[in-house]
Amino acid sequence: MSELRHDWRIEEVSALLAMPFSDLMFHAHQVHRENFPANQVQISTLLSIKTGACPEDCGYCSQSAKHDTTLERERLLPLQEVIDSAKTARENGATRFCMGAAWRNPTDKSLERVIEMVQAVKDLGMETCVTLGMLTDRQAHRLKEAGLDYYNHNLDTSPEFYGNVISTRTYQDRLDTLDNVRNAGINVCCGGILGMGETRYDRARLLQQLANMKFHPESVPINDLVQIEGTPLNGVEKLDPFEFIRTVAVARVMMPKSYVRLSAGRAEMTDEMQAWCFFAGANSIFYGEKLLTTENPEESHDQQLFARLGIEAESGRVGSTYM
Ligand code: SAM
Ligand code: DTB
Ligand code: SF4
Repeated sequence: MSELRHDWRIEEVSALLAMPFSDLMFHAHQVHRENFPANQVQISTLLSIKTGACPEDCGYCSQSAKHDTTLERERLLPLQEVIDSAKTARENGATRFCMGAAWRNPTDKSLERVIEMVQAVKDLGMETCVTLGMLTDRQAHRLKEAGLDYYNHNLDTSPEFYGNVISTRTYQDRLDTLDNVRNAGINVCCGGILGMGETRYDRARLLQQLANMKFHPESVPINDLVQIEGTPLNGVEKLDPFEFIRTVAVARVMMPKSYVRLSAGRAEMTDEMQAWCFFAGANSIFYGEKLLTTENPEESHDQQLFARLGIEAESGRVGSTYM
């Protein structure tokens, strides 16, 4: 069995990323099989509970008030709408429901409204995840008390490249929020975005940051940039798909017991690319026609893809099809 390491040197990570493709795939797949059922993928569904008008300036994001995108802003959704969406997600086979809000951080008042949502979704028998921006230590404890299972907060990229993407919050702010979440005893969901114009070194540094945390994040979302008109990162050169697959594989090798989620960007990936990602160790996806504000593959397409690849959803079913 592979042991958990938290002392990766950058040269080691770079060497993994540079392995011949087949050697890397073989290695990552072996690590995957030692730690997880080889053909099972966990299903999460996303809902944007508060959309747009965000004060942050993340260069990739449709929801920043600082970019001129066509997105319509929305207020915090009513509780019943959230419950209805979660029920549909559950009927479609999702075991986790993730709620995202376009905030720099939640106010204590809005946090209480999110807590009502968390409790209602838990009552449906689903795991809960929220992503609300920066959290104080007290707010993290409050979410833990309320029974939250996961908090998503991404490092997004390397410490060195970070300043090219975001100026309104620092890398250290993110690390502090992640510490608050971890210390409160909530599972950590933390990953990044590839294809923002970063180098392979930056991807190695991101993975090093994630794996050298005191505990590996339980869930590691790897997003492929979804380019959005009106954002600063619209038009950057697309990442070579093999490079994306390599990064997934190295995440699997470095964090053998974490769920590696093939996150944003699947709508623009070929089925073959996704199959390679699963082979390389990705074992979670977002399922459902929408991510937060952008398109995700059609549910019927994912059902067919799972059937063609012999993959089963961790809950045992996807949509109406038991597999
Ligand atoms: N506002 C909160 C925050 O940023 O902390 C939570 C929601 S935010 C949309 C969650 C994550 O989605 C970001 O950290 C980023 O990694 C990812 N994301 C946002 N827009 C994306 C895009 N266009 N392409 C790929 N990933 C994206
Ligand atoms: C994550 O790493 N990816 C998800 C989730 N965490 C919250 C968000 C993807 C957003 C993609 C762009 C959009 O739909 O707005
Ligand atoms: Fe706001 Fe989150 Fe988008 Fe950044 S990623 S602009 S914090 S919603």
